[in-house]
Amino acid sequence: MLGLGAVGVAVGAGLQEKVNTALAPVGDLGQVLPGAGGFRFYSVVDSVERRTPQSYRLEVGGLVERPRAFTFEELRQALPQTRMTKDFQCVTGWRVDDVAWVGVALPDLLDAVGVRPEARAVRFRSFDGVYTESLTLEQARRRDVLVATGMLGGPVTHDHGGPVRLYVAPMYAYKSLKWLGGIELTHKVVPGYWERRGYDVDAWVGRSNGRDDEPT
Ligand SMILES: Nc1nc2c(c(=O)[nH]1)N[C@H]1C(S)=C(S)[C@@H](COP(=O)(O)O)O[C@H]1N2
Ligand SMILES: [Mo]
Repeated sequence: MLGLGAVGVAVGAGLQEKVNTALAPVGDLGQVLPGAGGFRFYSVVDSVERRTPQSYRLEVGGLVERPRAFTFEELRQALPQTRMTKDFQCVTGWRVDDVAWVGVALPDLLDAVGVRPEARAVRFRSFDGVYTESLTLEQARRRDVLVATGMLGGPVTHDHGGPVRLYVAPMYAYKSLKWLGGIELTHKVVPGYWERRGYDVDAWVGRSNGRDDEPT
């Protein structure tokens, strides 16, 4: 018990440290910028190319019936739109309450491409070239998992991972991959960036290896 706790603390400190130092700048000013309303901007790489709604494509493939790319317009107009207002909680302890989100519920996107019967998991790739995430297919079929095209009443800004990011409402924010470039249906879960560094793959808020208490 003691040993496990110590490992948990060490891993937690790892993320915090990386955030404070190497994780730094995605802002134009070349420094860590505090976000509006309690957000902090996180990136594991120094800079990320900007994609506009015009140049943006979301590739969806792997174990699907109809692999294809979606334009921003298709995600914003053609597919059914889901809105929700929910908290955003980083595993290091900060939380932003009542954030407005809009986008395509992941199950609606999965229906649009047709999931093949042998698929069991979903993998997400960031166009930052480094960050990945994944969910079990069961988790991915929740209606509170969003391919988000808007947050905070406007578009998803570049610093928040726009034009399109993932938002996994019931889990810690490291699941909410920024700069979403690709979605792949797979046979099994492939641990993501922070999960290869000790964080839980099942990152349920309050039930995972975070340092915070259950939000009230
Ligand atoms: N591509 C990418 N997505 C990411 C991260 C990252 O470093 N790169 N950090 C994660 C973590 S730990 C948090 S807390 C949130 C931060 O989102 P924000 O920068 O919009 O506040 O993004 C998550 N998604
Ligand atoms: Mo985080």
